[in-house]
Amino acid sequence: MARNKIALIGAGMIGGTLAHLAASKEMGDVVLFDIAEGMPAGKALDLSQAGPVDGFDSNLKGTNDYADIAGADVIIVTAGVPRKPGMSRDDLLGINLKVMKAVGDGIKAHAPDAFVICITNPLDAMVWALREFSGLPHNKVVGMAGVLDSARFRHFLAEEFEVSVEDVTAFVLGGHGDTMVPVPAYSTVAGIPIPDLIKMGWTTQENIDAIVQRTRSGGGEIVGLLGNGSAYYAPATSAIMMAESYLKDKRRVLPAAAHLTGQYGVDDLYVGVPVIIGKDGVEKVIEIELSDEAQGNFNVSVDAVKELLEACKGLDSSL
Ligand code: TXD
Repeated sequence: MARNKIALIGAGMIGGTLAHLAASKEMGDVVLFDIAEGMPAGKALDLSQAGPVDGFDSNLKGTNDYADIAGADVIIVTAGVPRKPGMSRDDLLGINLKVMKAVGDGIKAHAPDAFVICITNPLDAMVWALREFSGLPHNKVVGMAGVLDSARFRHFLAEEFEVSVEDVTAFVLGGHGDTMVPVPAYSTVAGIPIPDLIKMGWTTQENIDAIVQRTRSGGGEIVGLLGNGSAYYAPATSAIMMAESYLKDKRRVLPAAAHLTGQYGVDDLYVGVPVIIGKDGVEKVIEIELSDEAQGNFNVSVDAVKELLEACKGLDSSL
């Protein structure tokens, strides 16, 4: 039986971590693509030399040629540039939009049957644009943010309750950014919703409000601490979980930026919602009933994503 093939477009901090995780879990053979010369081949060689020690047999290849992603089962996209001092949001949007065009063209030409997970920021706009440029079906292109955002929420909740992270579930909706919507009513410790835990005296509303706020600015907190670059271990781990759900047809229920066609009152937009990921990609968008407050916050988040999309359409007339 042929091994799965995982192509990583962008071999930077997240791309390299993805390659390490995919190889050490023996998810398949790994191709690291980047426009930087030498670097992807260097990372592939370094990781290959971890194989004999760790005992994994994945083949790893670094490349600057899209032809090498041919036949990929999963593609994870982190290509792009981060925002630098003096650069406006529109400058960043313009640059990464061009990157998505190049990546979309490469996928369309060489791996049109892949399941594509986009990580590049601004996430909800970039995944929408990547889908447009690649021409792949909407169920085969998804954005990673919700698994990470809810992992951050879970970590903070587990600390607050002094219980294992394994017993904490958390629910986050909306766009990836300051307007994301953590939903405490659907977040639990071993099935007990947070509002009940407040009633039980395990925590206070004020503490939960502070945790919600810390989750919303979770990415920024790490950017501030690192001083150079953004989070990469948890983002990579989160995307790998999505890839595994697809490759193993696990049908996991995960929050992801998925294409909405009327659900939650939203049409033709990628926004974070709970979905089922299985062998056909995004097999179902789960539409839950939201409280008026959560729906209101969700609408604010959707408006922020819409604004970004309008800016993208202004920058590229083919969209
Ligand atoms: O939750 C989420 N979605 C995120 C998103 C969480 C954390 C970080 N998030 C975003 O992921 C971040 O804002 C960036 O847009 C991406 C990738 O983050 P990473 O930390 O891996 O960035 P790097 O180290 O700068 O890597 C980007 C690589 C780098 O090696 C460039 O040479 C390459 O992208 N690059 C390209 N590769 C292929 N093709 C093109 N055109 C290209 N342009 C740059």
